[in-house]
Amino acid sequence: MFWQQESECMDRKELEQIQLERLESTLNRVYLNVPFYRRKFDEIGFNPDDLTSLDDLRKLPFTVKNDLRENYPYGLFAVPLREVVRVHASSGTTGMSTVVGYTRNDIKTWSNLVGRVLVAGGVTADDVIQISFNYGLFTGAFGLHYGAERVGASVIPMSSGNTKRQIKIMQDFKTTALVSTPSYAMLIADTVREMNIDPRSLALRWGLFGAEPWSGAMRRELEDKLCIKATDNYGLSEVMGPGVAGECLQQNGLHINEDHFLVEIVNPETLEPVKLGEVGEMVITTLTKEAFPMVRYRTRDLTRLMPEPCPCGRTLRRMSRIMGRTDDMLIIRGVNVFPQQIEAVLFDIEGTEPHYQIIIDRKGALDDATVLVEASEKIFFDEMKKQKELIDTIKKRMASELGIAVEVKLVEKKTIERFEGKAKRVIDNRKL
Ligand code: DLL
Repeated sequence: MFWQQESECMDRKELEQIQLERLESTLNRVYLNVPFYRRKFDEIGFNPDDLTSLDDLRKLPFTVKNDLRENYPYGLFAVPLREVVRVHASSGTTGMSTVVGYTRNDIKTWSNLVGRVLVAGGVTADDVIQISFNYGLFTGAFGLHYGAERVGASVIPMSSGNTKRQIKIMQDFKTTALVSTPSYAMLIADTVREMNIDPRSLALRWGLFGAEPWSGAMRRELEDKLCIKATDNYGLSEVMGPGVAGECLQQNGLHINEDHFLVEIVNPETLEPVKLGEVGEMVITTLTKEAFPMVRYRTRDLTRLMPEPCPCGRTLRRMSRIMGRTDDMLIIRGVNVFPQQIEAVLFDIEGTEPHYQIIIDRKGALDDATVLVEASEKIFFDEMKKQKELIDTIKKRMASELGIAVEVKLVEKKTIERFEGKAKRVIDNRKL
């Protein structure tokens, strides 16, 4: 099933031609309307009319989060405010939030691109879709909401929180598709169990999860606990919000909406392109945005392109699930590791619950990591010997699979914080 089959299954040559035309018009748009870009292009003597191939994009400077902050709130808008019909902002854990805007046309495009993601993940006009993202400045809820309406599904604008009520609504309204962060889906799944509800008695079939990194092991756990098929979808407010890329039911990589976003993968240190298929930082240029175009935005997200064709028939290239953010990478005694890798190992071990926290401390010149993980009730109340065995297993697997030495602490069920939006699993005491 496709939402915009012609665009999703386009011949690559044709796609590249469209990308080039759209890139040219985007570069002209920002050169004419956004002083920030005009200055940057002038500095290197670049005129958008000089563009002859997609590779020419590489001549242009990158845009980073700080550029958005310095132009707060509307400095990077390419249209007058009267043409803007919606504003969103990303909360930003550090410093000032970043503000983005949409014209009426942008909202239409956005809805269609989210529509593609939803349909790729199994949703049709027959579905009842519960949006359990927080409604507000965050792009997640409104983005998925408009996309779902566009597809013709029945939308329940639930927002996040009040988990028992979420489940009651799910039962009464016969929700068939759940939209949330994977960590909130896990809290919902655990609560379903606590309420002694048989997940098979729910009408749920699909889970469309995104907005934060998650592992394949977490996917399996969610699918088992909720009796659903779960897909991953990716986006970021700076380039639009959700709708940038989404998995199809093959569950093997996310199709990038390449007719609207031009993606480069670069080495985050040298900023040179990596070889096709290698892991690097994703850099995105928008091709159709009117109000808030972005040229070469450094996402900080690490992924790789998967050039092989997908059996689903979409020709839009896939990217692997996000492996982590360059700024989330932990260096534990010299070994680089991302929280999701730790998660994948933990979830694979019998006796652990899918809730964990990673605490980083500095002892002398070395970084020390402690992994707190909830143990299943059985293990927790079992003899000390069992607990010690579990701790040893975790340590050994972390050492053999990730090459890291960590301390492990088992804690009782429900002692680790739960999340209704994006999870915060790492507590870094080094920066305090
Ligand atoms: O999280 C947009 C979104 C909403 C995507 C709902 C999907 C579903 P921001 O709040 O600006 O926007 O955060 C963007 O979140 O740079 C990634 O680091 C991370 N992220 C988003 N989706 C995924 C995903 C939204 N599927 C930042 N896997 C991005 C891993 C993700 N990380």
